[in-house]
Amino acid sequence: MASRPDYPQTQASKHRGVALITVLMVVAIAVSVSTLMLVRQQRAISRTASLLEGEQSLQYNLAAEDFSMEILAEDARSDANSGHGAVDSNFEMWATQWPPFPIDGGVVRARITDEQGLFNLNNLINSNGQPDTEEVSLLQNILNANQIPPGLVQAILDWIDPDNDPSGPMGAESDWYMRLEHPYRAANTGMAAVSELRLIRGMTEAYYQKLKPLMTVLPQGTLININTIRPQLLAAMIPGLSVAQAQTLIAAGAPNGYERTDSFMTQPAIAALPQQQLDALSAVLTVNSSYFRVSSEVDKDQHLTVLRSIIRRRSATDLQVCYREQVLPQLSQAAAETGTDNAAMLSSIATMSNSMNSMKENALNAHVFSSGNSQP
Ligand SMILES: [Ca+2]
Ligand SMILES: [Ca+2]
Repeated sequence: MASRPDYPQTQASKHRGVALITVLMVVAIAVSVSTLMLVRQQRAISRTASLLEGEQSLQYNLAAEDFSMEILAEDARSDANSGHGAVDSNFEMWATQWPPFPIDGGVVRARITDEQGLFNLNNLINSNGQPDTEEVSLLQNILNANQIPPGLVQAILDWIDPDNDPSGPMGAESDWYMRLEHPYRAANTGMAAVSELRLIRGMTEAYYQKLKPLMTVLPQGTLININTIRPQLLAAMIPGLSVAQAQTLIAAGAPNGYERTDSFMTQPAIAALPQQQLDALSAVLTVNSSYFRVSSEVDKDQHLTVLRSIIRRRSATDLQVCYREQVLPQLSQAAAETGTDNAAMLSSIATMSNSMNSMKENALNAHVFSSGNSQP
């Protein structure tokens, strides 16, 4: 059997092989570069689309905020014409839950609630930088009712008061916080967000979750509106009063809400209280409000944007947004996927990060943290 002749490689065929490999390499590099460019372009397009969607949703949020301010203005006009003075209650139109408003690709939901139905932590320190006795004793009642050590009041006062002297054995000023593993200073000024409570000595997550639904922080001292007070807060303010009794008392203001605080103070359950308690109570109550919260949600193309605004209303023609906080869409979406606990946590993180912005915004606001304890 004849064997195949062994042809030695010539110089020319070697060169052809090298040239082929070079061409293949150039093609491969060109393909990778264009693939990379395509991926980057797609990312840029999707980023731009998501920014545009976010911006569009925010515009819907702002429209809901604007509409809510118009409703509050209308309420002020109708109060002015009522003949009984300004009254704000949950029986009024502004307090009703509106049906979701359909938009292209989703819905807008919005709700107005009265911030003066909550305990304003910035009431604790008066305009002279001193603790307000009535407010401090109210907060102590609230802590007691929630099985929270009343000594926590000292650290809360120190956090807000301008000095650096601890107000008691459970107080804490900057030197206490500066000794922590991750040190920081006491604010020594009015709070910008309820979540600041988490930074205060003695506060635990369990205590914070109990207090959060009852508390607010407003840029000036405010009274509590007896028509919109949260039943849990009223029950906590008056030792021995149950939440059910508090609900009955608030409902007794129907159909228009209490028009005067006297009408509330003469309710049998209240009139029976010791005089000292009556005095303390009547000093902090009112029947109308200047601060409202607008919570709007835009649920569009599987993205949720949440905007919370605090509106100050001085009259039908003088309404101002004094705080605005947006919960980022990706946080809301992640929250929806990971459940309620994480949703609350993510929302708090967003609140914390936004409180810095809000503080900056507030610093520019001439009316902020005057800390006076008079009704605006
Ligand atoms: Ca009203
Ligand atoms: Ca202080």
